[in-house]
Amino acid sequence: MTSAGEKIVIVIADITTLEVDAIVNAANESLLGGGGVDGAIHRAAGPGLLAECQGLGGCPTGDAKITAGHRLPARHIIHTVGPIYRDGTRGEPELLASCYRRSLELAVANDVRTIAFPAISCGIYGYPLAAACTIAGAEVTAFIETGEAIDKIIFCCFSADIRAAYEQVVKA
Ligand code: AR6
Repeated sequence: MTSAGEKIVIVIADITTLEVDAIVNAANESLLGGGGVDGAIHRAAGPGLLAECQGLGGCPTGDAKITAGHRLPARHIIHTVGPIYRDGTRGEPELLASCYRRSLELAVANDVRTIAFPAISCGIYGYPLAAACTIAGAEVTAFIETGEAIDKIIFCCFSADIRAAYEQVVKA
């Protein structure tokens, strides 16, 4: 029996370079690209990604949709829409938790065994980092403990301070 911690990895990297079954994009409801990690993913994946996204009809906050990886090393991209943080009382924690759950459900449904998440909502959408990492760690751990077929979940951090925040909440 493996503990959840054995399947969780924290790395500092540009998520577009990771060789995993799926990377997660912190998108907006249009799914038509933007700044931050979304912009980086669209640039690296190429125009085929935007063309595929145009057929998806957007995505509500807290939900997720899947596309091919196009020019990325990852086979799939799971686009999820995190909440814009206001004061924490507008359903933000539940919506952020839902992003992780829905992304992992879609992953399993598409035979994804290795998946990398950026710190959803922690950039342009302003979610406080420590609070977001606590939610991410709890959701991912709970999902692994359900026994679903997932081998590795990577928290992909863009900087050392983000990695330190994950290390506070995830027992490596
Ligand atoms: N690899 C890994 N992490 C990254 C990368 C990268 N290449 N680039 C940025 N990050 P953000 P949000 C980190 O702003 O807060 C877009 O315009 C970044 O340091 O990308 O959910 C969308 O279209 C931060 O920790 O996403 C939406 O409109 C984390 O990724 C809006 O931004 C998330 O920051 C979504 O805002």
